Amino acid sequence: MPDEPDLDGAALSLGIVAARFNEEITSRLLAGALDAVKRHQAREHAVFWVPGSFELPVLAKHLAESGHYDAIICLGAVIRHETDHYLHIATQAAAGIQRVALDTGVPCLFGVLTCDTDQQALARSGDARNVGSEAVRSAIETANLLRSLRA
Ligand code: INI
Repeated sequence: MPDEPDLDGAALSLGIVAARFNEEITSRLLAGALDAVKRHQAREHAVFWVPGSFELPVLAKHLAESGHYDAIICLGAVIRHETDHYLHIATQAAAGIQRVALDTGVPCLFGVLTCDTDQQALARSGDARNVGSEAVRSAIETANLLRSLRA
């Protein structure tokens, strides 16, 4: 049986970076994230906005290197349009966010939707399912695990 996840945020400072592109979706992801921050009683949190998902990694890197945050939650919505532009954004956002996590040792969570349609994005950013709140829970679990292993 796997361990029960430690979702107590009381010791943690969380950085949240949200992309303004597709803001009608990312504001829903942010609402879900902030709800989870409150429910799991994170010690503190701060929210930063960037223009689009492509810019999430550079902000995540800055926050991770500041030494102030136990985890960084990146929120974005990449939705397919006529060209393959979205593919480059989604691929680079994912790779960049993971690279920051591996380079700094600060967990950087991928709360970025990559969808074919607006309907799919709405379904993953609502009350029934919200990738923003899922990312915060994963951030808390991972940061707590790292803290316990370092102690
Ligand atoms: N940014 C997104 O967050 N989602 C998208 O779907 C998107 N599309 O499709 O273009 C998008 N583009 C903007 C991009 O993230 C950068 O802000 C822009 O390219 C400037 O670097």
